[in-house]
Amino acid sequence: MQIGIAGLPGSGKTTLFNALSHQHAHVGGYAGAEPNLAVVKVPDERLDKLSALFQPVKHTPAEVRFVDVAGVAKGMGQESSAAVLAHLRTVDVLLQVIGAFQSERDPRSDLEEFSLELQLADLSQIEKRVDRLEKELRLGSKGTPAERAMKERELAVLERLRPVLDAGRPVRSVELSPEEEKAISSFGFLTQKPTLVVLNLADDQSGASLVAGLGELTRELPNTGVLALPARLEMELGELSPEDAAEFMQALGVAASELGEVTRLAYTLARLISFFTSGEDECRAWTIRSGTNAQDAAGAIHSDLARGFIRAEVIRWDQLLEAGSEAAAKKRGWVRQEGKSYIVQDGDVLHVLFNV
Ligand SMILES: Nc1nc2c(ncn2[C@@H]2O[C@H](COP(=O)(O)OP(=O)(O)OP(=O)(O)O)[C@@H](O)[C@H]2O)c(=O)[nH]1
Ligand SMILES: [Mg+2]
Repeated sequence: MQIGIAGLPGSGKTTLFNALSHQHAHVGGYAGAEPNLAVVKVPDERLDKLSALFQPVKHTPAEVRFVDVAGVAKGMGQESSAAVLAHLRTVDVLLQVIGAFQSERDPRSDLEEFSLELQLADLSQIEKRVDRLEKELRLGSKGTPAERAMKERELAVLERLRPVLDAGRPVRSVELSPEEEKAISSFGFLTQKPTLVVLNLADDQSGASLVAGLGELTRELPNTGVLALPARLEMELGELSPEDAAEFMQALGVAASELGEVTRLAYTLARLISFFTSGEDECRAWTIRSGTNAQDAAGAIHSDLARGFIRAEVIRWDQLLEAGSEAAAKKRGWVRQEGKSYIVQDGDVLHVLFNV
């Protein structure tokens, strides 16, 4: 999974990036325009327990890639903001960081200002493409009737989205059919992405009322969440030993780090789930979209497993733990034999039988 970190200049994006990835990227402004990148292993208690049971040679958690870009604001110029935001076109989830610690700013209008930047970026992509498609269709240029039909379909979707963005609403507020989704998937529209608004609090600031206030703006939007955390404090805690961090948190009256919640919510918003493979050689977590069937899930492991798929032996991770071994689980009748079309569930342990 890829998570993009975006927001107005100085909202604390890089601070949050450092906290999430235990990196030391420079905070307080950018030297160049290149984004900060980090790959982080996703903590998962379920996988840890499976590894404790199997004692595998390899323990392989899922990974998240964080992309932290420069700030974008009104008046920066379409071209430079487009260049910054282009780094986010391929991410699965967008974190929208709001600098709530900046007492002179209003989180609500910051959220509206930045959302507008994202809308304008999508709108300008749509307008360029619509112009081009209209020209091509008018000229009746080369291409088969099927290609022409495809262009017409794409144009129809874009024409549907344009007034939505014009009215200040994100692409994800529009319900699209699977065909329509497919027709525009290559754009990677920013306002189409599942979005987690992260209110970046001062060390001693409470987030509850701010979260409630922004909830009004985001509640009706699909795939949208709000969360508050003190990014700078989280970053500093991450630099301490676990013992010192615990002591420090107790002294500050902080119950627990919210960083795990960022990744958890990102998974939920992006409708991603984990399944596991386990054995003496490796215990591993795999990330797939919710609703994926067993054959496609097998393909996430290796294309051969999808191609030669026979069936999958499936058990829930906690049942496997309770049984204590695969053989014991089989004896209890807890291991199911599932075919290609079985929809893999979060927490399933899969053993794929295949033949190529
Ligand atoms: N008090 C407080 N200050 C913070 C917090 N997060 C960031 N800052 C400060 O805000 C300034 C900007 O932080 P950055 O993390 O660089 O912000 P950014 O959004 O990455 O900034 P650009 O990349 O330049 O847009 C730094 O001086 C940080 O120390 C926070 O949670 N609390
Ligand atoms: Mg930054």
